[in-house]
Amino acid sequence: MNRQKRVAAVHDISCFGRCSLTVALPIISAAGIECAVVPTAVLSTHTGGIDGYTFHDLTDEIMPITRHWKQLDLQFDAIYTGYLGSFEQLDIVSSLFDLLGSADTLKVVDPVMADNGVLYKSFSSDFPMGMRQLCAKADIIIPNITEAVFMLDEPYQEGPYTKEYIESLLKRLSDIGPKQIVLTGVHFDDEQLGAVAYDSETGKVGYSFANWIEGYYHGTGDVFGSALVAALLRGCDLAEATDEAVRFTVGSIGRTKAAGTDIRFGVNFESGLGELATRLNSKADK
Ligand code: PXL
Repeated sequence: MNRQKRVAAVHDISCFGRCSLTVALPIISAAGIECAVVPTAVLSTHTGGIDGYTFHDLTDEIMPITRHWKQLDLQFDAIYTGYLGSFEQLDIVSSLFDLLGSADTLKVVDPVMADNGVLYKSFSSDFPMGMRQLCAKADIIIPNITEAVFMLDEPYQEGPYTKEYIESLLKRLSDIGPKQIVLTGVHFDDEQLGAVAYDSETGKVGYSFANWIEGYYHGTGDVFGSALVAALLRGCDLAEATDEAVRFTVGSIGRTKAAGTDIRFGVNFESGLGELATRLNSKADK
């Protein structure tokens, strides 16, 4: 058996609602990967469509946790960041990359901050430019289209999109600094929705589509990102990992739709963990 991989996942804990750490931890663990966590904030629920949530900022905890781990000389195969609890955390997470990352650490930034043309409630209008700077330090970024255009300081456009538009976004996102981009929410018609993986070194562009399931299901970006990180660490290349993440996310949405669950309560990714583990084990064994 290959050496077990270790990830540090830097996201909030939304206590109810299946997003951020409550999906990253189980998905990465189910893939056989050790998942250490850095909680950026604790909320009673996520902020998407649920009123009255509590919010406890953990900005002051991140550097002490990081320094302790540094003293312990812990090595990480990947650092995977998502929802951050404050503007200051952008710089703090950048220092966390410097302290805990080595040349062999894959730095994956999901610039969680917006969707459907709108910035999430908790972020100020200067957050996207701060996030752009953090993305400059990443090896891979995984924005949706809204996050991509906000970091490029251009207006959001509704889809369907053209190939030229999507590929121009990819090129300009890679100019920010990350070598690889996985852009989600891509569609060229109203039938299929998916993601595109771009490697700026090889110029390779790979699309992964699935039949569009109607409805805005919360937390799917985190399910996608976690499955992507898991697949990459189990040896998939970027295009294969994107395929695996699309398959896992769409399966989770399909089960949730069939069950008629409230779209704010996150998706049933749990029932797909066994299959994900089997698929990633068989790829890793090849
Ligand atoms: O899934 C992204 C996310 C993560 N964490 C919190 C959120 C959101 C999206 O709204 O509110 C707290």
